Amino acid sequence: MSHFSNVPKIRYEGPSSKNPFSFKHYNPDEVVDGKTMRDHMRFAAAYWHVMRNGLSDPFGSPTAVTPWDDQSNSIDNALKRADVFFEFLDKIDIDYYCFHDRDIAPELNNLAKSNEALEKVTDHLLALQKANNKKLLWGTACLFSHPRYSQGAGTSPNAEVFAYGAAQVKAAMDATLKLGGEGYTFWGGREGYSTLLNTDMKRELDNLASLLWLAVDYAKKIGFKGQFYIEPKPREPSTHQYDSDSAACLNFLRQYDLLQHFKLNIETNHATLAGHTMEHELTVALDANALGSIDANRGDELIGWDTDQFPTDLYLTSSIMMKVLEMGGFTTGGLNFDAKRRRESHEPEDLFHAHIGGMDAFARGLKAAAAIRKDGRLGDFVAKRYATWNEGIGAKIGKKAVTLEEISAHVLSSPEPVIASGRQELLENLVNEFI
Ligand code: XLS
Ligand code: NI
Ligand code: NI
Repeated sequence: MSHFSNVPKIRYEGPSSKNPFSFKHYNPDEVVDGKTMRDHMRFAAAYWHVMRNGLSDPFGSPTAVTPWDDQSNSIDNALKRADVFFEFLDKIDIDYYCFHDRDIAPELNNLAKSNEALEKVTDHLLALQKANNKKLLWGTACLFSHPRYSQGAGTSPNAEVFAYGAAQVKAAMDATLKLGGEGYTFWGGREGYSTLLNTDMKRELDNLASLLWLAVDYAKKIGFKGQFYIEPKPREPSTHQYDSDSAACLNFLRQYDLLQHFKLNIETNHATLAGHTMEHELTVALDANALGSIDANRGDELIGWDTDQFPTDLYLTSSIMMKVLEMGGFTTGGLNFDAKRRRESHEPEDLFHAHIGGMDAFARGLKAAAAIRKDGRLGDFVAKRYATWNEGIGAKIGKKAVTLEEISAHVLSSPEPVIASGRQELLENLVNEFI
């Protein structure tokens, strides 16, 4: 039985199509810069937004129309939702998905019952993956919704709560392994503080690192070869979140010797909340060789929370794809639409319009980015801008083959430096040629 009976399978029809249920730019098998679009993007859908987000906001109740969902906490309802989700994946032509343990299966009276439910649902998901040729990009444990985690999970002041969270991570890793997940994500939903008056920050960070080390060790034991990710996000929900941005995450990983085991999963709206551009966050990660995956969405400039909107801004998607191409493409990661419809877009078909828009925007971003790189003027400009580092005093400083006295002598015998224009406007115009 179809749950989206008014929606056909979405196919590429080209830019002149007026059919809203078609891709205008995302042509999965078209080769761009040596790879198909499908392989460049590795699109994923987020189970929590597609199946579990009722579209409530802090001022109002859910609006999403979900006739397939009886709103119960039953395993049967969870199994039914999985069927609907795979029909969605099939029709939208997205190959990957991501989930939290509690999105796919209910949290029941105790951990044993919850684990049992997770087993049953993941059996079903495995069958659906095989039948529909879909894959799991990453799994994660929800360590932020239940009241027990209101003061943190890995950073809880209570060791029994930490233990509960760790046990949930174990089960979520088992589930991810079983489903062939290519990654496992830690988003520290409640890993932060509301006030330092009651907080032992050093202990909390030590404990958070212990949780990650426990996961790394367990992965070896069970043969999970997927990539671990940390997903940075500042404020919301806490006053301060420890994983506030890429730089903070990298510092944390280095301090606890975890950098070899983790990469970052970077989300656009979280970059915005941190007061950075997405481009900045990606660059910080890329330079540390730690860019792993992307949660594709965008924030609203006028609203100070994680609005998780679908990415439709071509400048944004182009700058993201520039970084992805610079990295040489995704390996285990992908573009996961961690995005939800607006509360007003409550009909099931809106799920399709939302994802089609995001996929088309990334297709155009990919093409623009590939063209800018092929054109070469931007890259050449940057290379030339730093040319003084390739010879003379610059090369010596770069090699650390010079003392402060020698540098001083050099300057004393040289004319005043002449610097070239940064040409920001020219470069902005150049980028516009391609968008
Ligand atoms: C919330 C986060 C979350 C993570 C997965 O803001 O983006 O959805 O991606 O736990
Ligand atoms: Ni996210
Ligand atoms: Ni988010």
